[in-house]
Amino acid sequence: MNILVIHGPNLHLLGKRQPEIYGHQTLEDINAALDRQAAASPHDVMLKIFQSNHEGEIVSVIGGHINWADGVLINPAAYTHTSIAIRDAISTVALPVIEIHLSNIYAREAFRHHSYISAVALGVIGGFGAQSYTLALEAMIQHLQAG
Ligand code: CA2
Repeated sequence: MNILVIHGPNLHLLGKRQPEIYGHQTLEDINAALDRQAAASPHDVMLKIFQSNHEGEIVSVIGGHINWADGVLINPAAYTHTSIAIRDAISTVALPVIEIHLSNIYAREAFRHHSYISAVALGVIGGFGAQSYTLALEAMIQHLQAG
């Protein structure tokens, strides 16, 4: 199973700024944990991992993997709350998508309470820090395995 992982804007700063909100793990730490989890899986799990600060690039990465990916894990970061373009890209590829957040967006400012992505996602996992990603990968593997 081929799983595309997308990290949205500013997530390259993880572990380097605002650790009180986003934790001490870097994006490299999270990616390494996902790679280890994929390698340890009894299923044949291939990951491709991207980070981008650009909305159009994220749209292109999603569309460009329509024939490769069986599922997508995405932390759209601030684009969660603004991007109809990323939502439309997800609807168009019609792949199972899990929306991920490090923080619990509902326990934060009101402008973070609405997600344009959730309605087109298979599910949403947030509030568990870096573990949100590993929980999401496990959920996606089980979903694809069951299907
Ligand atoms: O909790 C999450 O994962 C978010 O998607 C993170 C976004 C935020 O806009 C969403 O509301 C919730 C922000 C990502 C910025 O990441 C940083 C990491 C370190 C330092 C500064 C920003």
